[in-house]
Amino acid sequence: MSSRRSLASALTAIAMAANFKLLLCLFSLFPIFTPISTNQYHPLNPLTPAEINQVRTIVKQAQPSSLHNLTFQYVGLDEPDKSIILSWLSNQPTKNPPRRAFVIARSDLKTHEIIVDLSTNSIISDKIYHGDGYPLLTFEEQTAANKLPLTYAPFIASISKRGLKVEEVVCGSFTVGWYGEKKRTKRIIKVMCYYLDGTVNLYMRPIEAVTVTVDLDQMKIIGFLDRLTVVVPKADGTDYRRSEQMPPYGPQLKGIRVVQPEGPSFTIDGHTVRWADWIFHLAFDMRAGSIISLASIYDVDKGEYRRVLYKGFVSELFVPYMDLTEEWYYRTFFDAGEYGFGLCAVPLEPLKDCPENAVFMDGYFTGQDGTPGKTSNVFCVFERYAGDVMWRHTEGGIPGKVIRKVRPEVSLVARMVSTVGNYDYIVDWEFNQCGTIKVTVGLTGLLEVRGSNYTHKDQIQEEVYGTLLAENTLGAYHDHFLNFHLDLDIDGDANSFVMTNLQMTRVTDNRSPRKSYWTVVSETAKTESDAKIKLSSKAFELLVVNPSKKTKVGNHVGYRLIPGSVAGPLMMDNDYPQIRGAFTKYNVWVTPYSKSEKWAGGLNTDQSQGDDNLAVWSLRNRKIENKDIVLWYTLGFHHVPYQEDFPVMPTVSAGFELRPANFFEYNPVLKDRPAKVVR
Ligand SMILES: *[C@@H]1O[C@H](CO)[C@@H](O)[C@H](O)[C@H]1NC(C)=O
Ligand SMILES: *[C@@H]1O[C@H](CO)[C@@H](O)[C@H](O)[C@H]1NC(C)=O
Ligand SMILES: [Cu+2]
Repeated sequence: MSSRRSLASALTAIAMAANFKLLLCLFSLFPIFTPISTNQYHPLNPLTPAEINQVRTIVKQAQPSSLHNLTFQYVGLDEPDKSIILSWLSNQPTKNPPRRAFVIARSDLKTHEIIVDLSTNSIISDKIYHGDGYPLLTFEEQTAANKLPLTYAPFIASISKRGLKVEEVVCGSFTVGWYGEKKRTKRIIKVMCYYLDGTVNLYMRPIEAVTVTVDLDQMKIIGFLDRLTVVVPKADGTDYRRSEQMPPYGPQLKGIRVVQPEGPSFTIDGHTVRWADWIFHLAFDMRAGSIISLASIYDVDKGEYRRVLYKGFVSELFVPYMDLTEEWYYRTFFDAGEYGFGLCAVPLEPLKDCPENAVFMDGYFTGQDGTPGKTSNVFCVFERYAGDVMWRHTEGGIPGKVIRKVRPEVSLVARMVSTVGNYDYIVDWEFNQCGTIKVTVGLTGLLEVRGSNYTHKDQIQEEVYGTLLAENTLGAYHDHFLNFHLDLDIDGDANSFVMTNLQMTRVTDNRSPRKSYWTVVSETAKTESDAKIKLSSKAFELLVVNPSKKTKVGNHVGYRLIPGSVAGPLMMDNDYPQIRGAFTKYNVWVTPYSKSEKWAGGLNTDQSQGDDNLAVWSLRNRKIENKDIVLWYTLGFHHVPYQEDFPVMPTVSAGFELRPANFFEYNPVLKDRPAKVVR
C-alpha cells in the first residue's frame, strides 16, 4: 500500500521526536565497533547541521522581511559537476571544490529554487518556478493541517453524529494529484481521519467519507464534505503490538546471535565505506533517502579500483490506488517528490531492524524553518552471512578421490527504512564480493483500507476496488513503482547500452536433428527511444558496456541489469496519474547524463501535470551511444491485498541486480581468501 505519510505526518513527527530520545538512549548501550569519523571531507558528503544552519541564514538574509513567511521545503547538497568530483578524486587537490546547497523554498506564495554557495556565503541564483507543480510537503505543514479538523465545528459535528469521541481522532494529509485542470490550482491537500479508541493501528479504522480540504499556504480549511456514514471498523484484532495479543500464541524460537569475533571487515571514514574489494560513498538526502556514489571495485589482477556505479538512488516512488470512490480516486502518491522518501526515513532499531554486527549512521534533514533535524540511526551497515554459498563444487568423477570446495557467501548491506505514513519500505543496497550490487526493497507496514458496511463477501454486489480483509475493512488495490536512477560508469564515463535478445531460431537445414534452438542477437541503443524497454516474457539481457574497453578475449567490459519484478502500469497512457507517473510506462530507460535530470517524476511533483519527468525529457531522443549515460529502472509491485496483510503486512520483497558481465577476465572471487565461518 502506500504510505501516506500524511497521517503520518502529524503522528510521525510526534512519534519521531519521542523515538529519537528513546533510541538515542538505547543506542548508547550498544558499543560501536568501527570508529566513524564524520569530519572527513568529501565533495559528496551531505550537508552537515552547521551547513544547514548556514544555508538558512544566507537565504533568510536575502529575503526582504516584508515578504510573507519563508518556508524551506527542500534543502540538499548541490553537488559539484561530475568532472570536478572525478578530478578531485584522482588528484585530491589541496583546494576543495565549492560547497553549494540546493534549496526549494516557498515565500509569498511563490516557489523559489535557490542555489547557495557556502564557501562565499552568497546566493548564486534564485529562480522563481513558474511551472504547475509544487515542492515537497514539510512535516510541519502536514502536522498543522492534520490538526485543523479537530477544532472545526462541522467536522466535530460529523464525529459526534457518528457517536465517536473527538479525542480519539487523528488525521493525515493526502496529496491530491492532478485531474486535467488547465489552470494551476491552489496548494491544497485533503485531510482524512482515523479513530484510535482501543488500538494504535489507526489505519485500520478510517472514518470514511469525511474529507477536509486544506489550503496549505493559508493553512486553513477551504472545503468540507461528509458524504455518507460508514461503520468504522472495530478496534478488535487490529493491534500489532505483542503485548496486546491474546492466547493462543504461536511457537517460540530460541535466541539468535550474530557475532564477528574479529570485528567487522569494513571501515567507514566519514561517508566512505570500504569493504572487501568495494569502496563507495553513502549519503543521506531528505528526498531520495540513501544515495550510493562512486562505487568502485578493486581488480586484483589490474591492481586498481575500477569504476562501476557513479550514483544510484531511489528517484521516485509512485503509489496509485485503483479505488474510484470520491475519497480515493486521487490517491496516486509520489512518495519521494511529495513526501520525501528520506524525510520519512525512521531510526533503525538495533538488533531488530539490523543485526547485532551492524554499525549505524545518522542523517540530517531540514525543517520548515530551515533548522536542521536529525534522524538517528538512519542507515545501518553490516556484513550479512546467511548460510548461503558463494560458489561450490563437489567433484566425484576422479577415480580415487573426492574434491569438495565451498565458499560461504558474505556480503555487505547498507540499509534504510522509510515509513511513508502507513507503509514501511526497507531499502537494501547489498555489495557482493563477486562484483554484484543487489538492491532489495521490502514492503511492510499497514495497508490503506477503506471503511465499508460489508461484513461478508456475500453481501458485495458492486465494484469495491479491493479485498474484504476483515469486517468493514476493504484493502484497496494499488501499485508501488520505485524508480531507480542508476548512473553506471563502467571503467569510465563513455558507455553504451546493449540489449541482447534471446531469439528462438528454427533449424531449416540438416545441420542437426534438432528443430530449434535459441541464440543471442545484440543491438546497441543509438538514441533514447531505442532503449525504452517493457520487460515481459521476452528474454532480454540488458548491459551497460564500455565500448572502448575489451577483455583479453575481446568482449566489451560491462555490467548487466538483472531485473527483479517487472510489473508495468495497468492504466491508460492518457489517464492523469499515468501522465504524471509516465516513467512507469517502460521498465527501463536510458538517458544521456544531465545533472538536472534526477527526479523521474519531476522536480516539483505535487499536483504536477507531468510536463517535467523522465518520459518528457527522453522525448528529445538524444544520442546515448558511447556517452555518459544513466540507466533508469522501475521496480514494480501490483498489490492485491490478502487477509494475511491484516492488521500488519509480512514483508514482501523484490529487487534487481547489477552484475559484472565480461567485466573481469574470470571469476573474480576465485582467489579471494574467504571469510572463516567460526563457531
Ligand atoms: C505567516 O506566519 C504567521 C505566524 O505563523 C501567520 O499568522 C500568518 O498567517 C502567516 N502568513 C502567511 C501569508 O502564510
Ligand atoms: C452503514 O451502516 C450505518 C449503520 O448501520 C448506516 O447508518 C449507514 O447509512 C450505512 N451506510 C451505507 C453507505 O449504507
Ligand atoms: Cu501495497
